[in-house]
Amino acid sequence: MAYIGPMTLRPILIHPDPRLKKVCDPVAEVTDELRVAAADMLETMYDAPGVGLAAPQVGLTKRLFVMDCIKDPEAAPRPIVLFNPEITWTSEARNVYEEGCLSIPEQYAEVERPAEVRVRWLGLDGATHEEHFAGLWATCAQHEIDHLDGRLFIDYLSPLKRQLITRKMEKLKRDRARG
Ligand code: K1U
Ligand code: ZN
Repeated sequence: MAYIGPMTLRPILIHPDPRLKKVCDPVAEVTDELRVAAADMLETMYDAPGVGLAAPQVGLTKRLFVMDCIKDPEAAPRPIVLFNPEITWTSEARNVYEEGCLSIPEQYAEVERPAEVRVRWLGLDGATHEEHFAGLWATCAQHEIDHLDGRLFIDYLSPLKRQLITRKMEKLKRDRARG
């Protein structure tokens, strides 16, 4: 990735927040402002730490997410920046993964999704890319595209489980606000 200046950690919004429920707008052009946002999001994701981060989680209503599902700290990182991502194919086979979300800290639940997907997107260079993802990469890409459509992993759970988690997050936000 080209060097575009110092990166800044951006605060991650915590559920419930109306900005996490919005359908994000497509990116008309990959501008320098968006490249800076993407670099900040990668820095914020690695710092959290997490394997993905979507623009609405940092208050940007744009169709952009970043991911790097290499969890081994000894392995070379593989950061990917995706603008206007679209799922072009999903496998019949499904997979259950215990998902987490940086906007719903310390809460995990099993979610079933297609095991493999093909995703098309615009890269930092403005060119179209398309790739096949499996394993955590496939789960993460679907989780992040859900964020761009205002959907959270808890939306797949029963109303009771969702309400329990939402109440915990309301308390967490109250406690953080009190300091
Ligand atoms: O979108 C997000 O909130 C990020 C989220 C992505 C994700 C995780 C698991 C399944 C699907 C999508 C996270 O990164 S949660 C944190 C996490 O998974 C993790 C944290 C430390 C090391 C490795 C992974
Ligand atoms: Zn999330």
